[in-house]
Amino acid sequence: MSFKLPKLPYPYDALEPYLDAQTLEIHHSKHHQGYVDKLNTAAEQLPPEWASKSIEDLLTNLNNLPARLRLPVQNAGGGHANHSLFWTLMSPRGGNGPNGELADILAKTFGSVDDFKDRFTESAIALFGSGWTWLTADNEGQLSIINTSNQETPLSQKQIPLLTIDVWEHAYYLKYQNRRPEYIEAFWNIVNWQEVQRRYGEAR
Ligand code: MN3
Repeated sequence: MSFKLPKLPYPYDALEPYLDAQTLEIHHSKHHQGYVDKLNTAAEQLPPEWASKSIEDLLTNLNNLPARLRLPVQNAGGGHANHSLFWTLMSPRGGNGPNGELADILAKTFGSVDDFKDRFTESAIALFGSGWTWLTADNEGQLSIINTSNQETPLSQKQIPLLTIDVWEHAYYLKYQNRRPEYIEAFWNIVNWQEVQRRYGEAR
């Protein structure tokens, strides 16, 4: 069992000027790689019956893992899963959307698409310390905005992630320093709504 750093679906400078190349390169090649390395160290110590499990299987079954490996898998495995997803939810051709069924359900749930973006933005600004803000669906298709701390993932709460933003300082500090709201505002220009819509369709 060995986990690998996924290749980014675009070059490091592709999300400029909203997300700068240096931040993206360090975030992917150092931070994410670090989670992969620590996850592999933990995975080597798992009992053989876990050997062929996916990262999602591990994260949705944390309580069944040997006690001493739960926190390492939650931190490093969550870091690997969260970042792997995050990269796919941004695109140099992003920002256009949402459309269709997802736009309808967002408006129905939150009032309007703009109200959804405001609520998501407020939630990400309000998150204390390091963590992630998410749009999730439950298994009945009900949408929620939730925050998780550190590298915790909604998968552990039986929620299906549709959209997320990393609000750890390492995600934005080089360009935005302490100005997290500016980073979140810029993020809306690179959201890969096609992928969010695909995930919503799959969740239903
Ligand atoms: Mn990160």
